[in-house]
Amino acid sequence: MQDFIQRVEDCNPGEREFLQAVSEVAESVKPVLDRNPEYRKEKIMERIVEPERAVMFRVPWVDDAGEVQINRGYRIQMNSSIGPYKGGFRFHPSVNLSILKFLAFEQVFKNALTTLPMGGGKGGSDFDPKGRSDREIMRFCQSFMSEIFRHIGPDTDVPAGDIGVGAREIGYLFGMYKKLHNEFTGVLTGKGLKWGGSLIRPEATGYGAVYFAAEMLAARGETLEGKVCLVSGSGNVAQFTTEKLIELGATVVTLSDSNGYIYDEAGIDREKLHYVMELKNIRRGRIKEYTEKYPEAVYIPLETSTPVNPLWDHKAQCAFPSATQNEINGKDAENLVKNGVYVISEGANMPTTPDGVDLFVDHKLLYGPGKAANAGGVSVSGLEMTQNSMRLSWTREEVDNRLRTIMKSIHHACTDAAETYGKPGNYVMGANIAGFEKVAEAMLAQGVV
Ligand code: NDP
Ligand code: 2IT
Repeated sequence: MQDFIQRVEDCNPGEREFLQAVSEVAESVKPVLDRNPEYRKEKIMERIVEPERAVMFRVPWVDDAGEVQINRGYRIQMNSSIGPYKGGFRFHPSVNLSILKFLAFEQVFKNALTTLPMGGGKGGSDFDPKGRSDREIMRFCQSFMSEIFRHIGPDTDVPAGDIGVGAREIGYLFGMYKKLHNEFTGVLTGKGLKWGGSLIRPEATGYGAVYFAAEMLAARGETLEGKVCLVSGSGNVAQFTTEKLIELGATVVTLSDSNGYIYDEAGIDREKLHYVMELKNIRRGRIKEYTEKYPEAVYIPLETSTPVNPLWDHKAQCAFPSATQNEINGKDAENLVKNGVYVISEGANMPTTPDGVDLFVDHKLLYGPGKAANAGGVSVSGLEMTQNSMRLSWTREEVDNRLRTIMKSIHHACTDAAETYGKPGNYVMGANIAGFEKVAEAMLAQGVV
């Protein structure tokens, strides 16, 4: 295994996040490879870490001042053994090959866990939407689509949103795809309700992360009612995580953005959440403004130079990291444990560093890793694809019930795999093994391709 990791490192120099994601999965599936010599013989691991295709392209566009801007676009088509490539687009200045490859790699196993037929992919750009006008966003999205349209399609690759890509961007991207292809198809998910979108898709990742936490607690005969929760981020996932937690009687005391976080000891209630949604989704403001409206809360700016994130250093029982990768490091994880947090459900992708993950697992916390806990979003994307194919729309209740059933089934698959391999309660091993086995079996059946 050490040799394998070394080879991945040599082939993908400097791709820190990709290597981090691969190392965790490789470690988890070691016992599976030992039990199934065929997986080694057919080089499943060696094949699974190599994207089937990676596209990188120039995205030129003109800003409001008439100046030419150039960004870089990407699509990583990681694995299509169980269905068309599926996964979001991320628009953020930090985007690079390593980050998108880690996200595409995680997506392969996540999508396998959903029970729906979807392969794994991810894409995006280093474009920074912050401070850009709607017209600039539109021109960027159109330029991005004018290249990527030839690589995607409803039975080939179905992108969706991620950081920096929400309903507005999906609209502009869809419009351009439709124009270029002269076809109205379900090529993207997260579409508007009036033009092919699914009810509950905006809510799905956040709701799903809460349903997953509820499942982990239920296995111990507990519920979320009365629990104090730390939520990071204030975007799509954080907002609907908070909404569902409020509905289930929990108290959310934090929200953040990349500049800082707010701590509201009394709890963020429905009215305050409504304010946050308007602030973030319409005015596109900063979370700091929360304390102007609700002075009982405090705002703490985030110093990027400090080794800990103080958001994770408050008394609570549950944590829902919902911002970005590696936002909880080993020291933050220690702080969480010290403060009594024993439920962690990851809305974000890979938000915990490996030493943090080890600490959660060693302390036998109820720790739901991203590829299981945040699979609700892509699951409802899969349901959007189904509805598009059938040319009909399900009700809110229908989609929400299906989402709950899927989250339950993911929970069951994780606990089952963990028990089979002698690690009961280890959701990291459970998720990695259950996702891996499904993909590996499909790859075996389809030969060396
Ligand atoms: P949004 O763009 O809606 O919100 C992202 C939030 O995270 C913002 O509050 C943003 O703050 C903050 N954030 C982003 N990057 C950083 C950073 N480097 N440091 C600190 N804060 C940061 O994205 P989503 O809510 O959709 O995504 C959040 C996470 O959930 C991501 O990890 C994503 O991969 C994951 N995810 C999303 C799914 C979805 O359906 N949308 C599905 C599954 C997982 P700021 O505004 O300052 O940038
Ligand atoms: O990380 C993810 O699962 C997403 N950003 C959602 C992907 C999707 O296709 O809905």
